[in-house]
Amino acid sequence: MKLYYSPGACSLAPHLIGLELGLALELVFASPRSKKLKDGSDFLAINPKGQVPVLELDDGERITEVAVILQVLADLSPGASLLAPHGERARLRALEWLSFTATELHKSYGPLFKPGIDPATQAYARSLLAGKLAWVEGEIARRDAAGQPWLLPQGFSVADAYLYNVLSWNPMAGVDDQPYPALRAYVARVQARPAVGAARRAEGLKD
Ligand SMILES: N[C@@H](CCC(=O)N[C@@H](CS)C(=O)NCC(=O)O)C(=O)O
Repeated sequence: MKLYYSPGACSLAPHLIGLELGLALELVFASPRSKKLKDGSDFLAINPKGQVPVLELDDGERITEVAVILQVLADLSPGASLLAPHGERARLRALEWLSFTATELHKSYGPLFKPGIDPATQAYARSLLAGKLAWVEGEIARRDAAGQPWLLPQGFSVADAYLYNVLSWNPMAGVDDQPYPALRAYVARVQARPAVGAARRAEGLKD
C-alpha cells in the first residue's frame, strides 16, 4: 500500500496508525501546494481534490479522506483494537470523534495557515477554534480526572491519532495553548508513543 503524504499535514495520522499496526506503507511525497509529486508528476492525476492523504491499496484503488483512511487501516488489523468492530457502541464513539475532528477542528485551522487572509477573517477563525478547543480541553480534563489517558476507555485509537494530528498544529498556527493544559499534556502523551515518534522522524518533524 502507498500513502501519499506531506510532512506534518493531516497525512500524519494515517502514517502513525500504519506504524502502530506494523503495516507496510510506502510513503510517497506529494505537495499540497504545487500539486506535484517529488518527480514532478501531477498529483491531481492521483487525487483530483489535490489533497493529502491518499491511501493506494495494493489493487490500485485509491481512498481519500483522513477519517475513512483511518477506518480502512484499523479494519485491516482488527486484533490491534485501534477501532472497535462494526456494530459495537465503541466504534460509534470513535466515529463521533473522527467526524468532530474532521469537520469542527481540522477545517478550522485552514484559514490560520493561508497566507494573505485578512486579519478580521483570521480573528474570527481563531475565536471559532478557541471555542471548540475549550470544549475538547474539558473532555480531556474529565478523562484525566478519571485516570483515562485516551479518548475512549478501551484504549488508544484512530480517534486519538487524528485529534493529536490537528492539535500538533497549534504552535505553527500561532494558537496560544496556555488555556489548554490538558490538551498540552495529551499531545505530549500521544507524541511519546514510539510509533508516533517514528512517524514524526520519518517526516522530518521536530520532537
Ligand atoms: N477532507 C480532507 C481534507 C484533507 C486536507 O485538508 N489536506 C490538506 C493537508 S492537511 C491539503 O492537502 N491541503 C491542500 C488543499 O486543500 O489544496 C480529508 O479529511 O482528508
